[in-house]
Order: sequence, then structure tokens, then C-alpha cells
Amino acid sequence: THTPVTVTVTGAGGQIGYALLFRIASGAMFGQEVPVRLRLLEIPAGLKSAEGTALELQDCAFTTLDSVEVTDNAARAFAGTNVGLLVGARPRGPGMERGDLLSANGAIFGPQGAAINTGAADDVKVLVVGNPANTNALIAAAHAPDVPAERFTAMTRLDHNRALAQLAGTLEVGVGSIRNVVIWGNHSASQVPDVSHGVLVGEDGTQRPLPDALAEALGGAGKVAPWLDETFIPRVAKRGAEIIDVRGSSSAASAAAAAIDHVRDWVQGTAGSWTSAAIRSDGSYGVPKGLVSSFPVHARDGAWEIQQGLSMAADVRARIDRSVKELEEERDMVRSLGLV
Ligand code: NAX
Repeated sequence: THTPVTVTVTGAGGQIGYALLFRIASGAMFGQEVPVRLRLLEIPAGLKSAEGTALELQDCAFTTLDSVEVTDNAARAFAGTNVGLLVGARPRGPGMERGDLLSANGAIFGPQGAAINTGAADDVKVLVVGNPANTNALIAAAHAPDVPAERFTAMTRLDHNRALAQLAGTLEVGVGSIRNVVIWGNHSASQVPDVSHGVLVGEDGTQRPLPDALAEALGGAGKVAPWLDETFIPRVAKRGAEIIDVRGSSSAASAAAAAIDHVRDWVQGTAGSWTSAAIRSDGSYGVPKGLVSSFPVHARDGAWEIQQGLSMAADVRARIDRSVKELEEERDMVRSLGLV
């Protein structure tokens, strides 16, 4: 009885694709009532792998899976798409300069943005996962002039979830009791995990400022700032490298879980607390209009809204300024390359 949702996943034959597609197909993104039509986009070299994934998707016999189509044709992949998950990207090779990396990704995200512009559904929502995610989202949006620019977002939810997990571990509480943590800026090492507005919700519903709870757990108010600077922020920002070190390959299932969280919240809405997503700046918090930068966000009626009015300590402000400067440099570079 529900209208099926068409979801296009690029890089579908890769490792995030393998972790992501089964969860979408099983109803984790849109709920158990909504049938999903999957479109898997790959480059020719990745088609076999994506076709294998498609066979396994059939074999799961998910009642929420309407159909699966594998293609290397972007126009076909994005025709009628409601949700585009842009996962496939060009990784940085040895000795590759930032300009080379951005050009290689421009050659992917430009045409995909154009295909979305031409063929996607009117309500299309796009999440860019492939790195450099924020700037890839900017490139895709620039090639889709008929799609509202705010429909192009980039993923910082994994960073957000990593921050929640670190805090929960340190405070010895469940992740569900921590609210209003935020990641600001670029999804890169310059990102700014910020706990200053966070709250810890007790079993009886009482709320405590996170910095107070941390002071108690760490053994004094004076211990909080050094822990944030030397342990928490670097651990969250460098977690990707830690995973590669320990697992032998980069984050896949956790990235897929974060992508599910991002789109589920965007479509179904967030109640009460905020989360983090890289969305088009409207100039809030001094982030230049048009940049795709991470903010504290709520979702309502299928649109993200930036949580306004948060105060900011000088050190947080300085970190955000540095991360935003990096985004401006990336934007200037893709401008000079003619990619936006
Ligand atoms: P894999 O190398 O396993 O898979 C990528 C797939 O994309 C490959 O199968 C490749 O053939 C395909 N591909 C390349 N160009 C394509 C194109 N033009 N159209 C369609 N498919 C194309 O990488 P994986 O581990 O899945 O990671 C994918 C991307 O996610 C990378 O760019 C990675 O840096 C990024 N990540 C982003 C994260 C985030 O938080 N925003 C975290 C996880 C991850 O590191």
C-alpha cells in the first residue's frame, strides 16, 4: 500500500556498499512498511562485485525489497531516484596532490550531479559519503541547478557516532543517554567534535551538562579541557586511521550505519535532540553561505534545520574557523578547476 522508494547507491560493489545495501533492503532506512527499489551504480570494473551483491540481496528474501538493478549508466541509475547515496569516489593515491584528487572526484560527482538534475524525482535527497565528502557534495550540487542546493548533504554522522561512543565509554553510560553533541566543519582531520552543549540524561529523566559529568568521571573540572584536547578530539578525528590500523581496511559497517542514521533522520525527522550533518550553509555561525559544512541539525518534514543560538567558547570558535578555512580552500580549488 505504501509507494516504493527508489534508492540509488554508487560504489555499490565496494565495501561500504556491501555493508549498506542489506540494511536498506531490510527496512532500516524507511521502516518495515515501505518497499525499496534499489539501483546499484558502479564503474565497469566494479560491476561484477555489485552483481554478486544483487544476487545475495535476492537470497535474503527481504519483504521490503521490491527490486534490484545493477548498472554502470548514471542516467539509468538516477532516473526517478528519491534518495541518492554517493559512496563511490576516487581515493587519494600515492603522491597525489589535493588538486589531482579534487579533479578526479570532479569527474565523478559532476556527471552524477547532472544525472540527478535530469532524472531524479522532485523530492530527491542526496547524501555524499565518498571523500572528500563535503566538497564532492558541493560539486554535485553545482551540476544540479534545478534541484534545491540544500538537498545535497555530506556525511559527518559517523564522526558524530564515534564521538557518542567515546563519551559513553568514558562516562560508563549507554550512548542513548547522551544528547546534543555536535561535529562542526569538514569531514576531515580538521573536524570539530564539540561537547560543550551536550547533556547526560539520567534514568529518571534529569539532565546534567556533559562537561559536569565529564569532570566527575575524570576526577576534577580541570581535567576536562586537557582530556578534550589530547584524548577525545584526536581520537574521534583520527578514528578512521585507527580502524585501518586494527582492522586492516577502512571503516565500512560503521560508515553504512551512519548513512542509514543520516537518511532515516532526514526522512523521518528527529525528535528533541539534535544530530550532526554537513549541509549547505545559510551563513549560520559565520560559515560562509553555500559551503557544505557540518552543523548541529534537526530534521522536520524532510528538511534539515540548523540549531540556532548556541554560544561558543573561543577555542571551539578557533577550531571551527580553521576547519571552515579548509573548506573554503577546497571550494576555491574546485572553482579554479572549473568544477563548480
Ligand atoms: P571501496 O573502494 O571498497 O568501494 C568504492 C567503490 O566505488 C568501488 O567498487 C569502485 O569501483 C566504485 N566507484 C568508483 N568510482 C565510481 C563511479 N564513478 N561511479 C560508481 N562507482 C564508483 O571503498 P569504500 O570503503 O566502500 O569507501 C567508499 C568511500 O567512502 C571512500 O571515498 C571513503 O573515503 C569514504 N568514506 C567516508 C566516510 C565518511 O564518514 N564520510 C567514512 C568511511 C569511508 O572512509
